[in-house]
Amino acid sequence: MAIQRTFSIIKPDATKRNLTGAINAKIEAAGLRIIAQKRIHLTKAQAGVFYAVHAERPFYGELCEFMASEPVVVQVLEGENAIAAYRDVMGATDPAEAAEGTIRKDFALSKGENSVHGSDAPETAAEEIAYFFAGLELVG
Ligand code: RTP
Ligand code: MG
Repeated sequence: MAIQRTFSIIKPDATKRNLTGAINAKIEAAGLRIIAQKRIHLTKAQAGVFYAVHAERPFYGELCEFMASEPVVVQVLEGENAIAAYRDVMGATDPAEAAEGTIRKDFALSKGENSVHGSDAPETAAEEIAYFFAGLELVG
């Protein structure tokens, strides 16, 4: 498997509880390199564009409110098989179902407030990275 890039968000529930460093430690321990990172405060509209794929889901409004409630840290991660590797580190969407040692098992509060986002495919990773970062900000 080639070197890949994926897009990550450390979500409001985690930044609020000062968990950015603890989450980054798990990312780096898994062999993923943080090649871009910035702290931003999304508007509800920006969160809505990012999660547009979920627009018809019952939790969409709540999800957008949550994502705009506090600052987030957006990141680009690079490494071997990075998209799947990061989803392994994240754990299942619902922390009750997440494996031991994963970010969501250790830190997530609920299925909604689940501490991190990670891209699910190469196409979405490329789109998400381009939405948040200019090419010159990616320092691999
Ligand atoms: P993400 O996109 O954030 O990496 O998470 P995921 O792939 O594991 O989960 P996805 O199905 O794409 O859902 C996106 C985010 O929506 C919130 N959610 N809330 N209350 C609920 O039932 C519910 N289901 C999903 C979570 O914040 C989830 O990460
Ligand atoms: Mg998803």
